[in-house]
Amino acid sequence: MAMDIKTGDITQEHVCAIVNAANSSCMGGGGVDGAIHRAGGPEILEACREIRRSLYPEGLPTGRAVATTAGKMPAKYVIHTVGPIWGRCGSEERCDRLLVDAYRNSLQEALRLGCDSVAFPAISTGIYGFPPERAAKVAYQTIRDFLKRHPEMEVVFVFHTEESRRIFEESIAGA
Ligand code: AR6
Repeated sequence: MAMDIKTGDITQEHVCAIVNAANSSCMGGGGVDGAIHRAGGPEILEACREIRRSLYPEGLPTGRAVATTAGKMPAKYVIHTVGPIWGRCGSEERCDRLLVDAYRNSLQEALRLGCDSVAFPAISTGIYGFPPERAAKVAYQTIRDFLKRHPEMEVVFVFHTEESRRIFEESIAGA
């Protein structure tokens, strides 16, 4: 199965699409979102504005995904998705389901774009507060299920720190 795990900066990944852990405004923010907009340049914000105007005037709903150019980054596209905010989903199970949606819809969008490689950050585990051990299991299972149906896709998980990578690897061990 083509799933790779790395530590580093997702903005530097040479893949067809990188996924952004955005918010529903789609207008940038902190964390990986800020890093992506900084590295890609203003073209990304311009494309996000157009998406808001034409498709999502009320904002991108949690769990959905949309693509823009990657601007100056090595990837071709950025797939913006909105992960759930831990503690604000109504229940923990609903937060899990919304995180599944974020991964699944991002993968679906990568397929639609004709991509054969996609890199993910650990969606929702930063500012949005999703427990990283729990998020790891959800992410891993969702990607594994997808790869069974689409073995041609290469998925890279990019962690920002060795510590977050270690938590992920320990959490999925035996899964
Ligand atoms: N490459 C890879 N991973 C990174 C990078 C990077 N350059 N920078 C940070 N991370 P977060 P969220 C990791 O907070 O929890 C933004 O303001 C980070 O260490 O970026 O989904 C948005 O606009 C963490 O493990 O995303 C939203 O408002 C992971 O990426 C909100 O934050 C996700 O952390 C979304 O929060």
